Amino acid sequence: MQMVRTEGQLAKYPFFTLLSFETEADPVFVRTEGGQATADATRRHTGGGSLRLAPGTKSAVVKLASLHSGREWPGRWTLIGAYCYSSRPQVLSAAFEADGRTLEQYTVEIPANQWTPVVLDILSALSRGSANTIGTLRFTFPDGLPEGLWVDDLVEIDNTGTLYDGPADGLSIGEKGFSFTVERSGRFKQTFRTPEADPAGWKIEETNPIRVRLSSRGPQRSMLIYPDGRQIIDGVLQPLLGNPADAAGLVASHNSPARIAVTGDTGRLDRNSPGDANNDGYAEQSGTYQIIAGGPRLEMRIEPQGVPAVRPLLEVRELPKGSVLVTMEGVLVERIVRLENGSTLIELPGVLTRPTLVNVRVGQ
Ligand SMILES: [Ca+2]
Ligand SMILES: [Ca+2]
Repeated sequence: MQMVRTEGQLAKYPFFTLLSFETEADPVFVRTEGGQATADATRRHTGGGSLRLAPGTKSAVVKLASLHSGREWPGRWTLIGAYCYSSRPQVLSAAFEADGRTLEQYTVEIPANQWTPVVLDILSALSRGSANTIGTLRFTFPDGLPEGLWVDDLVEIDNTGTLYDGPADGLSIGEKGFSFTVERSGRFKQTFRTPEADPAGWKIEETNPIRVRLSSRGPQRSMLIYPDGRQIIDGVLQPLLGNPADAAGLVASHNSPARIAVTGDTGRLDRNSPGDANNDGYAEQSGTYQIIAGGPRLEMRIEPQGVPAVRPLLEVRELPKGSVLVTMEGVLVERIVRLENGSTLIELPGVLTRPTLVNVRVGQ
């Protein structure tokens, strides 16, 4: 089953209302099977009324062409659908049909007692059919509605935008319909479907100048993308486009991690982090060495084990609050990010071929 977005999540985007069920004529545009559709002033998403689908209704269909005369199709719009309300959780399927074919279909469950937008990705639908056909929107209730269901505001929405804009040498995320792209300008661009369009779609969990982290409820669960082209899916590193020699180095250093020797009681290597399958302190799930700080000063040596360590990533937990200063062999390290969970993510520059001293210090 696909996810539904909340009203609040969609309210921020520009939209156009095709039907608001404020006039006597509006219900005429909706054809139903199994039950009547009538104007109802007792409940409304906006204005003074909505459309009530009677108990027993099996489907409700809107031919979009009749609402689209004189307007460009699809124009700027990326999503189409309507707000639905039910006094109990209700499963329904929403479909976009054209030329006798179903081009896009989601099965969702709307929660009880709140207006919920049930919308489809127009661009995804049109990519499967002839782009100029103005199709039909169909809502289906498999066993017929046990109680009435209200529909209001048939809308077209434009959710084209930027979800994250990193630094010039970092990643950016753009959204359009129910898909998003993770891109490093001029290097690579990956497109993902969201959980609204695909039960195995990807959700954005973390964005910062060092990486983007995604999760899914599908067969693949976890993905990280780093601006240098490291893409790690469920612990397996698959480099995105880039310099092939560099890509081979990234794979080798992921598969044969360096040894980390933490000095004295300044901290310790964590061999039990959830993303570390073989307890060597390197979490292959995220491509990061896992270190727990003992205080505001941490010192360690990165010791490559016969394989160069390419831009090693350190995830340091339990550092006190404050600004973090990192040096590698006395040279200042620039790529440092504090994560929401308090951990500090550090990307060391370059390719390390011999034991290398790293100092981490928390200041004021
Ligand atoms: Ca209304
Ligand atoms: Ca490991």
